[in-house]
Order: sequence, then C-alpha cells, then structure tokens
Amino acid sequence: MEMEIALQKFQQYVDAENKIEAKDWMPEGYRKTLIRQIGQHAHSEIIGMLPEGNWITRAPSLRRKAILLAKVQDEAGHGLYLYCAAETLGVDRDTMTEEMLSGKAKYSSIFNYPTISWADIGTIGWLVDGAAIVNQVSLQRTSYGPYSRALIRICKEESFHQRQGYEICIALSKGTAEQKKMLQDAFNRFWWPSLMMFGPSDKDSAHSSQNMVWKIKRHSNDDLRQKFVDMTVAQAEYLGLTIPDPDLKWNEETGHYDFGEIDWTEFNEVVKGNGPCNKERVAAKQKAWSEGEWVREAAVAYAEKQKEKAAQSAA
Ligand code: BYC
Repeated sequence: MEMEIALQKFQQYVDAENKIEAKDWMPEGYRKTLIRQIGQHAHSEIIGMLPEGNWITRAPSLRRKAILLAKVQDEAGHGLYLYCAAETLGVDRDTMTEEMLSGKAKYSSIFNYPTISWADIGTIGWLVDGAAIVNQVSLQRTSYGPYSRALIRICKEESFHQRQGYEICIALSKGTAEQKKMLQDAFNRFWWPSLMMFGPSDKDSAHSSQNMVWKIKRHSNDDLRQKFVDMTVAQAEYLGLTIPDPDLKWNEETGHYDFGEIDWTEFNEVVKGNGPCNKERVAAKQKAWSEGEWVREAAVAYAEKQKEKAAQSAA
C-alpha cells in the first residue's frame, strides 16, 4: 500500500513536469532503465570516437584536421557528462565500462560501420550527429534532472558537429566528379544505418511504453525517425544526392515522407554484435582499458598519498 502511494506521488510529480533529482525517491525500475539508457548513451559517445578518430591523421587539410580533432574531443566530453549523470543513480563508472567491454551493455549500432573515405566523415557529421540531435533535443526534456542538464550542454556542441559534417558534404558536392561519387557512396552506406539509430519500430520497442509514462522518453522511436527523414530529404536534395530508397515519397495527406522498410535483420545482427566492425571496436576499447591500467593505479595511489598527507597535517 505504502509503495502504491509512493508510486502514485512519483507519477504525479513527473506528470507536473518536475525533474527528478538524484536524492529523490524513485521506483527501482526507473533507476534501472535510466542507468541502462544513460550508460548506453555514454558508451556510444566513447565508441563513436573510433570511426572518426580513424581519419584525424588523414584529414585533407590542417583546418579540417583541427576541426575533426575538436569534434572527437567533444565526444569524449559528452561521454564524461553522461557517465557522471549515470553515477548519480548509484552505479560506478568502472562497472559501466566493464559491462561495455564484456558486451553486456550496448552502444549505438551506427558505430559498427567502417569509415572508408573522407566523405564518410562529412556524412557522419551530417547524418549521425543530425540523428543524434533529433533524439537528444527531445531528451533534453527527460524527467531525470542530471540527464536533462547533460543533454542541454551536449546538444549545443552537437549542432556544431552537424554543421561541420554538412559543410564537408557541401564542399564535396561542389567538387570533381570523383568527389561527388565518393559523397553519394558514403550517403548510400550511411542512410539506412542512420535511420536504425532511432531503435526498433514502436511496436517492437521493449522500453518505450513505460519510459514514455515516466517521461524519460518524450517521443517514440518512430516519431523521431520520421522527423529526421522529413528534415533530411531537402538537405540531401540540396547536395544533389539520390536517396537510396525507391519507396521514399512525399505524402500530401500526412504531410510527411513515406519511406521503405528498414532491414531489421541487419539491425538485430549489428545490435547482437555481428555488425561489420563490432569486434574491432570492442577490441580497441579493451586494449585501451588494459593499457591504461597503470594510469588508473597511479592516480589512485597519488590520491591516497594526498589524503594521508592531508590527515597528517591536520593531526
Ligand atoms: N543501437 O526498447 P528500445 C551519439 C536497444 S548518438 C544499439 O526501443 P529504448 C554520437 C536498446 O538499448 C547515439 N542498440 O530501447 C553521435 C534495447 O536493448 P536493452 C547514442 C539499440 O532505450 C555522433 C533494445 O534495443 N544516442 O552518441 O527505449 C558522434 C530495445 O530498444 C539501438 C543515445 O543513446 C541502437 N540504435 O530506445 C558520436 C540516445 N536502438 O537495453 C556519438 C539515448 C535500440 O534492453 N538513447 N537499441 O538490452 C535513447 O534515446 C534510447 O535508448 C534509444 C532506444 C532510442 C536508442
């Protein structure tokens, strides 16, 4: 009975658009699903550094290199804000990292595709950061305060990322026939995986209905995917690109674009760990984790020494 009252009060508080803070009472399911989602989001930012980091040494000019370096560093920062937001829910960062390294915790499917040309970097900034913004702008209104505040900061930087990607695409679209071809090829490979970033369709989404009630999620996977398609078609047309979907067409009645069926078999395979780069991505992070062990140990030893010193001088 007491629990029922607490749940009711919690729901009323959320319904009134109040933010839940770290020390507030919350249902265990709310805490668990947030740790899952924020953790997955943080891991995505960190793993997302790999495909783009792959091009830092090969960016075509010093200007492009400096911009890409800053973008990839921003992603590390986003990962850190998000790990901190998750830690306020009582999970520690090492546990989250270990779960990602063991494959227990997921990260976004999109980062399991290779980056094989410079046009991929423009396309990722434009489409992948573009899709991330659509999702994250919605999540800025999430009911959990620390997550919401992290997302407000992240979205500001993400907008810059999207524009840097689109600017690369504009340059290539005005370039040689070979550059235009390279852009179309990147677009062909990233279009469908970008639509998959929004998750399974609403009817198959395990967490959506409860998380919408708790206002963790503010829009459904399909609604956000549709929003992304609607805003991206005109951008692709401006670049002179052909969208790799014969079923894509404007629907006068709904006021939205209709689009073809996503290959859910591919999505499920990538999420299960069988995408083109899953093994490579996780192996790179495992290597970094084990090579960084001495740094973590040294930092702990130093912190302990400092604590001892402070205790001695206080005595
Ligand atoms: N990839 O019930 P559902 C970025 C999992 S952007 C892998 O609909 P939910 C960046 C899902 O976790 C990318 N797994 O779940 C951009 C669940 O599995 P579990 C990161 C996926 O949570 C540029 C299961 O499928 N953004 O970081 O209601 C450069 C069932 O799904 C995917 C975020 O993470 C996927 N695409 O909705 C660098 C945003 N989709 O946990 C970095 C925050 C679904 O039950 N997250 N799954 O084992 C969200 O908004 C939501 O978690 C999702 C999924 C919309 C992604």
